[in-house]
Amino acid sequence: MDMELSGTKNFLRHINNPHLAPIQRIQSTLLHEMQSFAREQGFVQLMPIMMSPFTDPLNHDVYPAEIQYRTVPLKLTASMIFHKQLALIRQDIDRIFIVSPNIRLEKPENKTSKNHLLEFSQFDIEMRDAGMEDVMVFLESLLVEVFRRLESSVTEELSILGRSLPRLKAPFPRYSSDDLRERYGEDFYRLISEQTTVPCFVTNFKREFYDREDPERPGTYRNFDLIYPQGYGEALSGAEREYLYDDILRRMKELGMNLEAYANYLDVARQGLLPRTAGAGIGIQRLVKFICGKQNIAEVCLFDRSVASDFVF
Ligand code: ASN
Repeated sequence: MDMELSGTKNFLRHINNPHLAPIQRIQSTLLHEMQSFAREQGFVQLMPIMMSPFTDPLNHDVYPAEIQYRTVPLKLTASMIFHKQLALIRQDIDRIFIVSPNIRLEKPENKTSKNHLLEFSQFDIEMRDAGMEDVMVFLESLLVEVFRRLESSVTEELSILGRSLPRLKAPFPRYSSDDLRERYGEDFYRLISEQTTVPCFVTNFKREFYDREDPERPGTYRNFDLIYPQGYGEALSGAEREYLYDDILRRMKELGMNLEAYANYLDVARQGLLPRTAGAGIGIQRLVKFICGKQNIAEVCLFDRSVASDFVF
């Protein structure tokens, strides 16, 4: 009983926090501006899917999030990566975006993280016949323009939060993870975020099989993260995709993956039908946290879904 009472008390304190309304207004305007800008640039908005026989295997271990409908085991969406590729099989749609809810049941290692949620949303994009540079250029222009629009549309909210938005300017610096590792050591990711004053791209990470390995430079990967300045950490990840059957199979085997779970996806790839695409996914709550100048991602959410959450509501 005591536990429940303190949970409710914390929730009521949080929901009545004077900063929570301006944060929600900023988020609402942000979503509006991101969607408007993407549409202006020729993107078509698709609806998210929330369950499927397969989902993103991710680059780190999480608890399984599965349900069963009749005889069919389904996974809750960890990211829409594969569905973005499959959607672009249609030749008459070139650029898509989705506001996509993702479930990732993080392990206790992430319990103290101020940047992880068990459920969050991505602003997910994918572009046909595009390279990683095309995606980075789009993301830069999206962020520069959205920040510019926010400055005049949520002035009062930002001033309540005591936050002045950084003036973003494209292009953002681009670094390779190898160079950064050499310069800063293994902890380069955290250090670059703490030391930089502008958002920057870091390229070339060895991770999920669907991020394309450079055919000309094996061992180099055509992917990237965007890192926020002032210690705010990861903003997004993106990449060119593997789309050729032999490459996909080789990459999956290298990682010792269970091919059976991907049988239908592999079947489409075997028929040569997967389009050549590149894309990325922006963590929306992480972006709100950065815009609002908050330290902990739980502070920008109405309902706590941080890894340490006790799920009061
Ligand atoms: N959305 C990311 C991408 O498009 C994938 C992810 O979230 N794991 O690359």
